[in-house]
Amino acid sequence: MVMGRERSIWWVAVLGLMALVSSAWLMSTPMNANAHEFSLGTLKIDHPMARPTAPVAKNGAVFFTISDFDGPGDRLVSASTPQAARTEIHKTSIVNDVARMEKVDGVAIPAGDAVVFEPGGLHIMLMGLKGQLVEGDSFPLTLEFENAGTVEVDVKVEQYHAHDEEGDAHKGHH
Ligand SMILES: [Cu+2]
Repeated sequence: MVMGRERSIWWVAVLGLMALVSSAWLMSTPMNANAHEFSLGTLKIDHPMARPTAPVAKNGAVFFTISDFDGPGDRLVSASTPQAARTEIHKTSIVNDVARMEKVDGVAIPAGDAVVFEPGGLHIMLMGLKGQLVEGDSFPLTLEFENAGTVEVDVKVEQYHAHDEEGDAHKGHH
């Protein structure tokens, strides 16, 4: 009698744990499957983000990774957002030890490969911000590709977890 009761309590505990684990798994699977990733055909745009800006800042920058691992490749030709008066594709490069940005007409996404937009390199430049970029907020950004067409992604405003050269480059350039 005592043994039986202990056993059944044990089983309730085991079943409860299993239910907990499986529900956690069920909940986490769809979230991980679109862990802030957007797709357009075979193109994937992973984790679009922008750093918070100061209240008076006129410009901001968006970073992400675009890949076409299973596709024929494409070309990013433009970006636009209601968050800024003008949006350009920029590339930062070091010339004579000075970081400078220049506008590029497009960025090739090679077949079976990925292109990283990151501080100190490629970025989407937001010029004439319509409002301060506040950590925790997000805003829409439309990306246009030569062949695949357009896709709207959601840009999260958050700290960039890497080196921070781009901020200085922006100050110097604009
Ligand atoms: Cu720029």
